[in-house]
Amino acid sequence: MARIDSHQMRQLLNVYFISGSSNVSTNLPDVLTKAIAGGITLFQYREKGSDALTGNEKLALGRELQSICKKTNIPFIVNDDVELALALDADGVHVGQDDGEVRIVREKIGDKMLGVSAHSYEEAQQALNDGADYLGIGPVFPTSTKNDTEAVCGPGFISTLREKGIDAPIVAIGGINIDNAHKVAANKADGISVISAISKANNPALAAKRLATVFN
Ligand code: 3NM
Repeated sequence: MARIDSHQMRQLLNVYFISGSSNVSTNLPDVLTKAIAGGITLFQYREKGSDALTGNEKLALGRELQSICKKTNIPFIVNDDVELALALDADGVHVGQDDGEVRIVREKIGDKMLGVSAHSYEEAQQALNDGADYLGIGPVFPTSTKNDTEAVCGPGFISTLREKGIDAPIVAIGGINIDNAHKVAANKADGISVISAISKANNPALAAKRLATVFN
């Protein structure tokens, strides 16, 4: 297998749903099934927070979510936990700036997809040099889902990165919903990543379907 090409990566980023068990008020496998029915293009398993699952429970839920993704050909990405990604043979890993050297993660995962969160031109360039397939840029809007984010950068920061020559696949994150997602598209991102806009929606399928119109 070879590294994913950037054209395919851009398409997968269009509607990127991220969730762990604590982001839903019901049942994550059920929410994921509905989100896929609505048209998400990529899923990230992000088990975080004080009540996050660990050990065998985390592994078991990961396996269940991955099998839902496999049935529908939606790639399955694991947040931070490289060992879990390898144990499950996930399609990829997403890491932040504090999750270890990107270069070392790339060595461990071979050709799997690798996403890296970046908050400046320098971090973006470094991540790409070290083997990232895509960049996560945020928070583009205020979010209450993650409380240790960097300062809000605004969607215009993505245009700034483009002007500085960053041509790689970019997904925006942080406080994105159906009312502001068009601002992300207008600033030359390849897609939107959301937690609460889908995980907390009364109708996750409809929420995903509406978000999917933004990049079509
Ligand atoms: N990372 P919501 S913001 C997981 O800025 C995450 O890197 C961010 O959740 C970053 O879509 C964020 O509910 C939370 O705002 C996104």
